[in-house]
Amino acid sequence: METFMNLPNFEEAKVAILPVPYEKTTSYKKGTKNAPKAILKASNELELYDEELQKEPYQVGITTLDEIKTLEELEKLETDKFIIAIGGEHIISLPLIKRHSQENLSILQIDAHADLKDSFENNKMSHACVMRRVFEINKNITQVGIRSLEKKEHEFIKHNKINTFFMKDLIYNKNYIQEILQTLKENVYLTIDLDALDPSIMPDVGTPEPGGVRWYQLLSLLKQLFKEKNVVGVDIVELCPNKTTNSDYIVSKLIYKIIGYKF
Ligand SMILES: [Mn+2]
Repeated sequence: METFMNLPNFEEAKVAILPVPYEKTTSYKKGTKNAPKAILKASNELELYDEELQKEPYQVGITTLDEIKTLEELEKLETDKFIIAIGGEHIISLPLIKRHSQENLSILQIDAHADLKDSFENNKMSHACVMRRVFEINKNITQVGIRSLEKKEHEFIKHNKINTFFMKDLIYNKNYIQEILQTLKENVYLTIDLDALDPSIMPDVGTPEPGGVRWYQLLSLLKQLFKEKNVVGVDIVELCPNKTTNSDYIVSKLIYKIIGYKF
């Protein structure tokens, strides 16, 4: 079995990488079920040393769990390790969030799309509806990087006073990190839809959108997030691997940065 960075799995590891090759409702480009394997494979190319943090983050112990293919099993998953789930499509966040019963829990969604549709293509469990389903169990949602949604979703945001940071407003706002963090409670579940990133660095996603978040913009937000809040779990979704580009490697590097920031 392929493991993250080819590291041996062991009991005491603090981090667990969870492959979730779930793909049922992709609407544009397909192939997100192949993402976990591609990301694990690419992670073998990572340096152990992080030059920014001046440490070797893998030393906290990183184990790779067996893949989980259904939403029901995801919800039942029992472990006290810090889970970084790799999708798969965005709906996997719903059962992963349900696992966390902490009070004072916010959800930070980094995404190009609001994903607040009540139903999409006659399916309430579509990737385009994930945050609407999350809203039904936890209304403390902060969205960052949004640049594509329908009129009804925008009205839903305004009516329910959801903390939505549109991408167009972020570029001119020097205080965006503090403003985002101020909306969050003490505990945070982080979901990263890779289409939030600019297609120049992340072209291989199910539904690409121009004008996205840049690498260091994302890293500085995450660094501060992990410093100020208790992040309880992470998922990274919607990669559709393509042999000719580097997106798989960039995602594996993002995962390694997150591990470094967390511990
Ligand atoms: Mn999404």
